[in-house]
Amino acid sequence: MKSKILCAILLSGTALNAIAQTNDSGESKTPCCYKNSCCNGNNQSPVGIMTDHIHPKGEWMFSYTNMLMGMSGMASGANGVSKSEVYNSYMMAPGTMTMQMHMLMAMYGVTDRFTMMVMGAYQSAGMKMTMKPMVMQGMEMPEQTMYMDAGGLSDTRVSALYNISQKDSRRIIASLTAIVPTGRCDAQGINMLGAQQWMPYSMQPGTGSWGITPGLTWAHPGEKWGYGADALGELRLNDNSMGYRVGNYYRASAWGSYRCTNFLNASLRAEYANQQSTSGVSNYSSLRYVVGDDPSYIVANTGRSMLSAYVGANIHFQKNFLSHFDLLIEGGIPFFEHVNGLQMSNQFSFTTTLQYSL
Ligand SMILES: [Cu+2]
Repeated sequence: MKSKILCAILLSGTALNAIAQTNDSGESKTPCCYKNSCCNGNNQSPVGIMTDHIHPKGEWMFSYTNMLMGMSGMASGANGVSKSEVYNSYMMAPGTMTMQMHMLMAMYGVTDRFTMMVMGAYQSAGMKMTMKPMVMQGMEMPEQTMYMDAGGLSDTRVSALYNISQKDSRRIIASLTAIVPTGRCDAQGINMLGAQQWMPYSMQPGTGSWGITPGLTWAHPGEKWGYGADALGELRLNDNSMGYRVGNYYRASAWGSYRCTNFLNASLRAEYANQQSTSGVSNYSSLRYVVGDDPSYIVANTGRSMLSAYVGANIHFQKNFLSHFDLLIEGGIPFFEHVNGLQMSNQFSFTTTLQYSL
């Protein structure tokens, strides 16, 4: 009975939408929501899900996304590790790290079911670390703070998205993304050896490897309540020019959303992510001088799995010209994390997207 009522509400909503969007000549005024293919913020999934919608034939969408990630403290497995414990094995102890990504994306509806997407990105990362206090030739050297920075173009993603669902009330989108290694994996900066040194694995803006990402996204945007789930895998295909390969990445997530007002959709999302460890070793010539002293230069200290919770909001502007714009935000914290070896702990991520549909 409940499902019948839900269906009736959904169907009447779809019918009202169709009436509202059709002018006298029968053409769609705002093709964005035609056949539920898209995609104003009200109809979209949380912003962390990039492959959740397609566009009707001939429609463009452009977006800018800013993603900020913060890390602090060290962990071994699922447990926190103090700085003095790090000093027992290493000379350097990473303290905090922030990573920022700027992403530009374009989408185009090739047919009503098939959409192409291109995304380029710029990444910057900064790490604050400390050097163990020491006694050298009878002189006491106090603990010193050091900063490492690395930035540059990141990898480019080209995606094909196809809606395999025949129903207007939901989308089931199969996606295939090619990862083009446009990002640097040879970014340099200052480390304990001096200037112009190769920056550690986790700070490199690109992977340097070709990759492929199959994904499946199921989204059911309702009039009030919406829900969905997705799964994807980023598979790296070759070693990069530095002689190593970033591990594969797997993710699955599920979400629910609620339309609070006609311009605001709030969402909750849970995500499981698994980053496999890096294989091979960087051929950076001075690596042997830092590898025993700095845990961020050791391949065994890469890869982790994480369970995270996210809160999001999709804001769809209503008035005239502004109705082409959406503002999507989502913030998340990991509530369980298991790292390989000794690594920094993730603390938060925050994503903001401004999108424009033509
Ligand atoms: Cu879009």
